[in-house]
Amino acid sequence: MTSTLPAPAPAPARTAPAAPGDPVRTRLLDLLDQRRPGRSLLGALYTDPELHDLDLRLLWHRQWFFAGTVAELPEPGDYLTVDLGTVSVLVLRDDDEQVRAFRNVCRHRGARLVSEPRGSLGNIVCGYHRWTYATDGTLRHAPQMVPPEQGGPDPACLSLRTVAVRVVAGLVFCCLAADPSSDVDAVGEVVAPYLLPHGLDRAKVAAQVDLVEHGNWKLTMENNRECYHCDGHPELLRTFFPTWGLREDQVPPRLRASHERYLAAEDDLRVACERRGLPREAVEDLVHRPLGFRVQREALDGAGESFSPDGSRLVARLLGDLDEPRLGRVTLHAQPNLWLHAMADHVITFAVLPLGPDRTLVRTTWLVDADAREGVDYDVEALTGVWRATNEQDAAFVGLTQAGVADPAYEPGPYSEGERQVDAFVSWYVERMREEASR
Ligand code: 3BY
Ligand code: FES
Ligand code: FE
Repeated sequence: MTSTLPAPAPAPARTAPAAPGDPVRTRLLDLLDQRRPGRSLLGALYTDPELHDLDLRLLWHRQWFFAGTVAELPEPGDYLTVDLGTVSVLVLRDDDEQVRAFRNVCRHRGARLVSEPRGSLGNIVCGYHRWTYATDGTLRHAPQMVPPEQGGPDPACLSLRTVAVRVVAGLVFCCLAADPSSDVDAVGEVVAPYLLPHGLDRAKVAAQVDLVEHGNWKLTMENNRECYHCDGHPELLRTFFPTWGLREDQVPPRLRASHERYLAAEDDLRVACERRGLPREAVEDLVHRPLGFRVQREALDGAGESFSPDGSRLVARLLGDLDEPRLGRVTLHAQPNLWLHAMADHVITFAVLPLGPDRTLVRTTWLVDADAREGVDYDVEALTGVWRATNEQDAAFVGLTQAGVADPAYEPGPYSEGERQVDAFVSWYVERMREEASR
């Protein structure tokens, strides 16, 4: 058969990394070089749309990130979506109960498959021409297509594109890279013993709140890494020790009394943990690995059980097989986008997702034991009160900072002693971006 059509043009490269010599990449490297240790980043790195695009392409689209928890996907067909710039990821539990992740793009003419942030489906049905995929991503049905035995396309070659996924003690991490690093496994081994006793696989979502902060994602992460601003969190400070992040010799006189309570509560916590074989010590590797992290179990003030006005538990039923409410909180921080607190009665996870150079989604999820009864064992308003207030306060701080760093008068200022982890986060960012920009 002859054809009058011209030969097809060669397929363009799939991804479009900035070419060496690309002026935006050169500008990025220059700005990274200008960052002085012990100080924040230059303003453009928080504000410039082209540089934000490089954050997405060089970092977010290549590294492991936190997508959600298994408690958000209790049944086969339950899904959540995560959007990172133009990339959308569909995470779901398949019919065999396995957690999988796919690129949220139809293999026919590319329509977005699922637009909702969460929900439940039987098959994945494209709304355009009804191509239908099973929950394992295989193409099941494509109306009116010529069957393969008559020369039509082979459905086996039209499965959804997969995204790497790992479940660590109930936390779901994804990575868009074709060759994902093994970092998530190494970090998972360290953090799983801290989290497994909290039984996230037997938990349910009690509440979820999406809050849009008017700031760059890095400001959201930086803000969470210090308690220098904790006077702005009166509700949180009922139970959160404000000396968090300070060494003994850095505790200011006005916080001495609170610090004495912290030391006593830490003693009790050590005994409770030793009795139950629960790990407690801080482990961190924040700067030099792609999935920089820090994990620790720390005491809470007051009754020491939960984030309530007096520190007593907010959920009558404890998580997992825990037999003791006064276990403080396991606190995990993982870069680029997760922090969480796991108490004996509930867990709160925070997923940070970039929406634009100056817009960031903070998705907060409160998890309780699957058998805990709303209105009987817990009250949603009470459960969520402290962190709803704290998030609003943090969003205001982030908004103020974004406004300031966008002002030409801004110059990166020096960190205080309590901002060591902010410095670690920014140093991690500089190292990651340098490495990725030179690949
Ligand atoms: O969520 C946290 O752990 C951080 C640390 C200090 C301020 N903020 C509460
Ligand atoms: Fe999905 Fe056509 S684009 S079926
Ligand atoms: Fe805060």
